[in-house]
Amino acid sequence: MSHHDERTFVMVKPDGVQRGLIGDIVSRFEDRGLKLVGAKFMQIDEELAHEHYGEHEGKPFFEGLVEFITSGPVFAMVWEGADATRQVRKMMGETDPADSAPGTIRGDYGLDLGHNVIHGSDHEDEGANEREIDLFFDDAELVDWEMDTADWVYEDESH
Ligand code: D4T
Repeated sequence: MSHHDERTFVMVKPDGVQRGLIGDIVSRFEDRGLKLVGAKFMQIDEELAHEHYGEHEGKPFFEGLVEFITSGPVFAMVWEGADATRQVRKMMGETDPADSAPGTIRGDYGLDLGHNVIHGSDHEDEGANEREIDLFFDDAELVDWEMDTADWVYEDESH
């Protein structure tokens, strides 16, 4: 592996699942040249919700956030590629869809802060990607594979 091996955690939230956006969102990351190394359709329980959103515990929107994220299935993924964490955040748009540019996922599909369609690890929070991957996936659920198109996505050979 090489500098193209950065991994990030991404999740289509219950609103995105209900609205049938999983396929479109997966396509966007595939089209970008990122490599899918893990994915599962799952229901988040209270305990996992509290762990995942622990940093927001005590804030006024916390209980609503937990209720929302446990309200239906989510589609959890791990994507790999150069600068993956930051690039995925850029593709997602701002936390509030109302501030997100058209062309971003939230800017194309959301209007409301509380239902913002997607989660991706924060690149400004050092190690958040690895922590969240560990929280949602066992090592055995992540697949090492060669993506043949990487030769065309990246100029150099080191992937
Ligand atoms: P997530 O973590 O869901 O990808 O969102 P962000 O990383 O972009 O933003 P965040 O952690 O600051 O917020 C987590 C989650 O809480 C919702 N939220 C946030 C809310 O309902 N009301 C609020 O005032 C804030 C700040 C939206 C995303």
